[in-house]
Amino acid sequence: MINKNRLDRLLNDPESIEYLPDKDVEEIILYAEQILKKEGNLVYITGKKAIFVGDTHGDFDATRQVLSKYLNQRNKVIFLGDYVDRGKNSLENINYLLIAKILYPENLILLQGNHEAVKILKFYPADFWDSLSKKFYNLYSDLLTKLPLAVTTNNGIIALHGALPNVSDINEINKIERGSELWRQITWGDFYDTSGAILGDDPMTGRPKFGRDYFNKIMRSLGMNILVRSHQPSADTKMFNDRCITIFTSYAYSSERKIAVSDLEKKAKNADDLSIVYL
Ligand SMILES: [Mn+2]
Repeated sequence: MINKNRLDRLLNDPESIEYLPDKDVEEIILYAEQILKKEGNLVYITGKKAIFVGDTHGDFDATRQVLSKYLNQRNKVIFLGDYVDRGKNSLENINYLLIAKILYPENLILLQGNHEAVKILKFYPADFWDSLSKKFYNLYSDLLTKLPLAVTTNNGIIALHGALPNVSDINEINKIERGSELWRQITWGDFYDTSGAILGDDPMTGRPKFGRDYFNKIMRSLGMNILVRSHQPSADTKMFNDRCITIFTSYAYSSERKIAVSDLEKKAKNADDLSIVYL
């Protein structure tokens, strides 16, 4: 039985996360797995306020700032994936997020990015994954493979890591299998501010590319107004008539860390209805 008082103390003392014994980390991973098993691919949220957080990539300080300011029983905090690799503090970052998830299972949603799915589709470099013992590689990869793929809100927002999946109905997202083409579109896809729909895989990176026509078509099928995503640091923050918002929340990539905040009690039609906040 996990000691939630102890986890609560850890949440309030982030410096101590670095010194967590292996047996405690194992217990946290296995407990978090039980919670994630209950979430489908698509998590539907309602409430007062939604806070979207882009790739943190080992930027533990960014995660700490967001959680200390926004994680409470009233808000929904949605992290868009890519918690590990690149930045200095991947291990602390993911362990801290898992502790927060156990304590606030309804208020914190951790989506899957491509860096969480190393077990499904390998990539290089993967410095966090390479640093792990075989035992912890398996524990973390089994857990993070189960993360949900997308969030929808009652005020017209869909949020996910990369690009929209090529579906004709929002309920199809719940049937997406890990490793399928639809899964790859969500976790690896990039958007380009150009006409055209499916633009093929990038010959250098292998990442699937999509244009404006694809964005408009899928958003119409989903019945959503705004996409909030991360994954692609080179993308403009606002694309496609300000309906596609790309945020990054890591100093591992950029000198700016952005989050997006939405008032869930107000209809969101485009980026003007969200606040972009800098950490
Ligand atoms: Mn990514």
